Amino acid sequence: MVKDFKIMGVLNVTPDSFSDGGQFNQLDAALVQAEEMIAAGADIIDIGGESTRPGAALVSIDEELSRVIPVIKALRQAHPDLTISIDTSKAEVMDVAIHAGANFINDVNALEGHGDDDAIEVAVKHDVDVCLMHKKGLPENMQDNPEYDDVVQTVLDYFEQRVEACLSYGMDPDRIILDPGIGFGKTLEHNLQLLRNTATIKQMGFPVLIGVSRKSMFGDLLNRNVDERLPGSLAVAQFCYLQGADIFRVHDVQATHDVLTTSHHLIGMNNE
Ligand code: 9MG
Repeated sequence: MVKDFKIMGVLNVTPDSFSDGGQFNQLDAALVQAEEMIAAGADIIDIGGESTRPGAALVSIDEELSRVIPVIKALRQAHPDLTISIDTSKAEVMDVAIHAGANFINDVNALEGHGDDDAIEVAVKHDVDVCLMHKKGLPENMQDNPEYDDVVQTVLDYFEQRVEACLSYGMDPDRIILDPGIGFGKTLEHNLQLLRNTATIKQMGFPVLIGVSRKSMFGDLLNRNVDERLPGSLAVAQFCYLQGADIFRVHDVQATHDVLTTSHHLIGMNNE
């Protein structure tokens, strides 16, 4: 059976990463972590040098580059065919990262840049896959009582607008991936509404990426600490997979791989 999902393994190379406590901020440790995720079934390694968690400190372009570029170069050398994602919102970082070997842009700012279209231009110039994520507000204030009239419609309208902006620069539509941005300016109820509507998002005609791994929604829902959120994360992954989600951004690659592979085989058996 042909696999119909991809697993994106999270590789944070920040000193303040929320779920690994900065344990992997050294090059060697980062590479070990990446190799483990690849062996466990990761199709994409998502490398980030600036934390996007609520309240995280901003870092300069030079600092971000110094964190991510050595990892990207080493990983590209070891794995010529691997999909390497650069998790950044800065056009300059995207450009240098792609020259170093990245071939996927994961932007929680949906290529909005600093009010310019530099990030879109970089993505179009290099013709790489891009994940356009919805968020409301800035990391420093996004969880301060976010409100929507209709969160699902707001996110759909935002995607329409960002896709239009990308296409107007000549981006290949096959490069675009959409992500509702779970936890980015959303309450627990907003997150649940969006996850329930994964199939609605998929109807826009683009692959859908879901990132819930170890997120605070499981603290709100289950009263669990970060290291106790795997069962909740797996339940959401399976729920979204069954609605057609394509890419799963996770910390726990092997567990996610096993759940989704099992679901995939069950569906195949049901359809026979
Ligand atoms: C960087 N990052 C943290 N959470 C994320 C999510 O849910 N989606 C994407 N695309 N990136 C994320």
